[in-house]
Amino acid sequence: MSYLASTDPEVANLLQQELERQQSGLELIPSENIVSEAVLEALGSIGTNKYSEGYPCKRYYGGNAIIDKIESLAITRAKQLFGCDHVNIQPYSGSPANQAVYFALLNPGEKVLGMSLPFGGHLTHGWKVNFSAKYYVSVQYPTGKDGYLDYDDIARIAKEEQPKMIICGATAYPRVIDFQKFREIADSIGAYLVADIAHIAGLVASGVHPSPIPFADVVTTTLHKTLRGPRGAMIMCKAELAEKIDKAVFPGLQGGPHNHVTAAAATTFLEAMQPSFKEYAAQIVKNAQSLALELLAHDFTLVTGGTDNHLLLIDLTNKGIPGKVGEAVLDEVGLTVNKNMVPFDPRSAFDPSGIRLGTPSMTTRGLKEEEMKIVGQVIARAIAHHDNDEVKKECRQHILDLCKRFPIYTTLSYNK
Ligand code: DSN
Repeated sequence: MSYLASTDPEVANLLQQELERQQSGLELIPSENIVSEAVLEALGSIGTNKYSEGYPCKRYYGGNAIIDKIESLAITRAKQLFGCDHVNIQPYSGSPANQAVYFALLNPGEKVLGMSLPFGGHLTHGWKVNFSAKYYVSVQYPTGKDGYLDYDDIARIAKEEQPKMIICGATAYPRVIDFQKFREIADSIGAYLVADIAHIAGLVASGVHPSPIPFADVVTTTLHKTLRGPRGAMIMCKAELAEKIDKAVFPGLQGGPHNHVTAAAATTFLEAMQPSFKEYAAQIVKNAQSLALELLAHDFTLVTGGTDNHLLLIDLTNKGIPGKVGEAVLDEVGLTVNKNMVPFDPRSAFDPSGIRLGTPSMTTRGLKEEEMKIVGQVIARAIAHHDNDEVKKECRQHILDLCKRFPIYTTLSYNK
């Protein structure tokens, strides 16, 4: 019996239930993924036992000789993978990473320009309830009416508002982001440019999406989305900003780094350097485009009409149901998605018009374009017959069949 099952059967049983949920349904939330067993092992390692405030070879606690090597290895690999000057691998997750960038580059009350959350941005890009708008002055850019970034409009807002920092990057934007254009806008007003590539980091690392590294002063990312690593984050920056960024993370905002996460990050970067990861990243996009075509064939409205990356944003208005009903119906058939606002959404964040879905997890399982057609058909059928239990039962069976054909974690068990 596992140590966990004998010590705490209650938690073991809950983890087993969650494992079975993940095994028997398809995850379509575009910010989620399925880590390898190797990453899982590193994450569950004895790295968690150690305090290591400071940076490699400059620690405030003894006993860090090996942790120094682990953190240095993660940094070396990340620099190689993304081709950047400097990496801080210690942020606990994406929001703290972004917070550290504000802390490093701005004084409280200074102005930041970021993408509006209801148009696909992120809370930390200056949304009104977040620290980024409460401690800084925030101005926000929307998308154009067509759902695409409107660079002329962003340049206009930047010129009018003169922010000290511009943040680009998104959580619900299905198209390529032109980092060079953002650089030009930032340069036109002498602002810092920060790119938050959390969603697309795996695509950037593989060359499937253009990299912001040549253009942005600072690049932040989580590790656990398309990059397929542990829950955590990192900050990449130009050499001249390294000291400011490092000081902002520690001692500015955080205490000891999570060394088990750092170890798992190092393994993630090694995995992402393999040719198979490049194929994986390319397949994520092929799958998203195949799913988009199938959904368009079933008269779904996609924001911008399709996708260049890992995600799709569906406006369900013409289907006669709001996003939260769509989310619930798809959940019933074993497809996990999240309700989401669409550009110019007349509804609220709690009850928006759309759903957001993506292909990183399904692609990790091995599903390809053919299976995307099946998934698209199941989505169409379930949404069209959302109040018909018999149809939903059939849809659920199709998804179970796919999950059996593309299994995950076949040797893992928590309750034995
Ligand atoms: N929660 C993340 C997402 O789902 O996109 C953003 O931080």
